[in-house]
Amino acid sequence: MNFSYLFCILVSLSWVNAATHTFNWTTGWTLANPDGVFERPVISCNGEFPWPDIRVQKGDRVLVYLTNGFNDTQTSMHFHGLFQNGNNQMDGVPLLTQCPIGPGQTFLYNFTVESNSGAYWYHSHTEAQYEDGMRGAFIIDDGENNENYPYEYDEEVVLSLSEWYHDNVATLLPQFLSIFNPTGAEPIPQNLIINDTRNLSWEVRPDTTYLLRIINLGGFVSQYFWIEDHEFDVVEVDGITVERNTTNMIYITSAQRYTVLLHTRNDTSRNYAIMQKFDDTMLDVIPDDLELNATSSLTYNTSAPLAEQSYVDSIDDFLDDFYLVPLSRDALLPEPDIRITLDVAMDNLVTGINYAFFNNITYVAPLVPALATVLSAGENATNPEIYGSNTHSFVLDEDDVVEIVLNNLDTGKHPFHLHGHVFQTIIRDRTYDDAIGEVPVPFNESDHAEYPQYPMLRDVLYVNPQSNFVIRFRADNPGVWFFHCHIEWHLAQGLAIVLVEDPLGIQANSSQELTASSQAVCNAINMPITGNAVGNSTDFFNLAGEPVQPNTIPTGFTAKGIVAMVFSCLAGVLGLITITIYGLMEQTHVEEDFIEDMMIDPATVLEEDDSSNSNTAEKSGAEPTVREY
Ligand SMILES: *[C@@H]1O[C@H](CO)[C@@H](O)[C@H](O)[C@H]1NC(C)=O
Ligand SMILES: *[C@@H]1O[C@H](CO)[C@@H](O)[C@H](O)[C@H]1NC(C)=O
Ligand SMILES: *[C@@H]1O[C@H](CO)[C@@H](O)[C@H](O)[C@H]1NC(C)=O
Ligand SMILES: *[C@@H]1O[C@H](CO)[C@@H](O)[C@H](O)[C@H]1NC(C)=O
Ligand SMILES: *[C@@H]1O[C@H](CO)[C@@H](O)[C@H](O)[C@H]1NC(C)=O
Ligand SMILES: *[C@@H]1O[C@H](CO)[C@@H](O)[C@H](O)[C@H]1NC(C)=O
Ligand SMILES: *[C@@H]1O[C@H](CO)[C@@H](O)[C@H](O)[C@H]1NC(C)=O
Ligand SMILES: *[C@@H]1O[C@H](CO)[C@@H](O)[C@H](O)[C@H]1NC(C)=O
Ligand SMILES: *[C@@H]1O[C@H](CO)[C@@H](O)[C@H](O)[C@H]1NC(C)=O
Ligand SMILES: *[C@@H]1O[C@H](CO)[C@@H](O)[C@H](O)[C@H]1NC(C)=O
Ligand SMILES: *[C@@H]1O[C@H](CO)[C@@H](O)[C@H](O)[C@H]1NC(C)=O
Ligand SMILES: *[C@@H]1O[C@H](CO)[C@@H](O)[C@H](O)[C@H]1NC(C)=O
Ligand SMILES: [Cu+2]
Repeated sequence: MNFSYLFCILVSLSWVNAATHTFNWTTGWTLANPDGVFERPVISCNGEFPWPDIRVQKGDRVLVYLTNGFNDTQTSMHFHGLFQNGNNQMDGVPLLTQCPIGPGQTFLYNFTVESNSGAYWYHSHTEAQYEDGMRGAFIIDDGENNENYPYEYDEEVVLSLSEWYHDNVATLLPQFLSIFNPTGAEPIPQNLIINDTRNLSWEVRPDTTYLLRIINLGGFVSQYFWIEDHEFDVVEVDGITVERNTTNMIYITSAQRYTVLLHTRNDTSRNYAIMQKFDDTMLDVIPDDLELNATSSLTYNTSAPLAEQSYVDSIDDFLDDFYLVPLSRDALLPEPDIRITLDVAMDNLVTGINYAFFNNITYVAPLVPALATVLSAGENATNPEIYGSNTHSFVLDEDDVVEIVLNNLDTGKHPFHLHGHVFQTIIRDRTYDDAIGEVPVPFNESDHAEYPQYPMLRDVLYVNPQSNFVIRFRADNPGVWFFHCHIEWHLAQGLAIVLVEDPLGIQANSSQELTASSQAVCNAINMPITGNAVGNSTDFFNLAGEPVQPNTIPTGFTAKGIVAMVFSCLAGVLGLITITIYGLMEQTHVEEDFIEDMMIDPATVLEEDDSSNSNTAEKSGAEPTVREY
């Protein structure tokens, strides 16, 4: 072989290694029937449904031209789990990292996949749009054909899981955020789907090792997943490769990913069930006709009958992800520089609608993307006030070790997601209920389980009912990052905070400057790209006119009162005419349940006290070792 020929090959190889993948996508509507029982409008990509999977190689550049083809709603695209280092404006969160994309407008998402590999996904970050189908898998190979992957396998297969509704978000969301739904009962899905269908038959070869990438693209319920008479080895979680752990069941919340090695049997005489099961504890009501278990087929033999439902004795024997060990064996981060303690609660405000709160604050978006505020505020970017009081923003210093202590005062489970990072999972406490004693149980710094030596790293972690978790990460990725519940309904209820990480570091990096496309999308909807949360660039501390949450319920007129009022009205209405409000109608003891719900933690009934609305913790006297918020 001649030398220049070899040189040519090498050059073209390096080109191959840093390929650019261009996607030109326009949103729209089409009809689809994923669960096989009901055709409904879904969000399409260039007229098609489902949205395509993206597969790239680590180091590649991705260009997504996303055109808003809707005539009346805005849109956006988030690439879940990607760090977007030095590239915060590609994170796709409207009013934090970009302006919402208005009808007819195109936003260019332009980034290289620098430091992530494994199973990810993408979805709209606008108003629960991904529950209408605007989502897909995003797989990143480590090396050509994933050759650097630390585990051997024969074939790779993606398997997406989700819940499915027959109604559109445009119908569900206003019903959910309504005075007629004072307890915040989430819409009940009609089915579980797999790969955007049901009754899937996955034809496998015997004696073969599959790298199975299981991705929950759903926006609400967690699912149990198992395969009849088959064990599998979990090897990657949320893009983090881990020490092999053998199990026969996983529990996967909205937005989580589990990659497992499945070795098929030699005997091809029959087929085996692939099972998905609702975590029905997350459903406020369980309609009689809701199929809680969905059966698909691991098909060895197409002449034999497809698999029938498989049963397990206990649903509690799933793999506990908390005990997984990343292959990287990163040591536990040291004591934090900053600790943010967040109490989660759900409650009503004076509108009668049920909201979700971190420390009594329900997230309300600013009028100007927070990233634009960072970029235009100069030295004042380090002051959390300029991002607005109701965005619940915290400023992190460069390389801070950040600890988030999350106390769940609510009786539900919540999967929390941090943008821009994976975090170490230090504590996840068990479920608490009244039978055990006083509830809820917040994290107790002087009495807790031992921290793991090599904590698990991931980007979505659930907290148990009335329980707590503790996570840590290092603030080494300058950007404005959202931390929120990944249940879309709860995000719509305001369960989010904003972390403004190393704002001066953002300003110092020219690649963070708003691209022409970013600016054009702002201009198209007349949104300012400078100034504080209300777009004031004359005085960054003048927040006059900032959007804030509704008032708390006045003293003497309790949440219970509102519930009672709604019910007397509702009873009147029901006497005259039959209306169907999901979640209310199926319940037999509606009123009792609601009152009971309301009484669970009367302490969370909000009072007119806004003193907690300031995140500017003053450092008192002697420099504390940990900045507590
Ligand atoms: C994307 O597709 C549209 C419609 O086909 C076309 O007008 C536009 O030029 C394309 N944009 C790019 C960047 O390819
Ligand atoms: C799955 O099977 C059910 C019957 O059990 C059927 O009603 C439904 O249409 C099927 N769905 C698909 C997508 O095949
Ligand atoms: C906007 O699009 C929706 C859904 O495709 C359609 O029903 C509606 O008529 C459109 N409205 C206008 C003003 O074009
Ligand atoms: C994408 O970003 C890179 C790096 O900033 C830039 O060089 C390139 O021109 C951009 N691509 C497009 C199509 O704008
Ligand atoms: C699931 O769908 C993906 C495309 O999204 C496809 O690549 C994969 O093979 C499907 N998996 C199975 C088991 O059919
Ligand atoms: C399956 O068959 C292969 C050869 O075809 C053999 O090497 C292997 O041991 C068999 N596995 C089992 C579990 O019997
Ligand atoms: C596949 O199933 C059919 C029908 O049950 C059976 O006759 C056949 O022997 C099976 N094939 C193998 C390879 O086990
Ligand atoms: C659903 O699966 C669980 C666990 O296997 C089982 O106990 C339950 O009976 C199943 N429900 C139905 C309706 O099949
Ligand atoms: C596997 O998971 C179990 C708990 O589910 C845990 O006890 C064990 O330490 C884990 N082993 C490895 C190697 O991760
Ligand atoms: C939330 O409000 C309640 C009632 O005013 C108060 O007791 C509690 O301390 C507040 N919680 C936080 C974290 O600010
Ligand atoms: C920061 O705020 C102070 C106080 O309002 C103001 O004097 C100063 O000019 C501001 N700096 C910038 C860069 O806007
Ligand atoms: C911005 O703040 C200045 C100084 O407080 C004030 O005079 C001005 O009216 C504000 N601008 C807007 C648009 O609110
Ligand atoms: Cu939640």
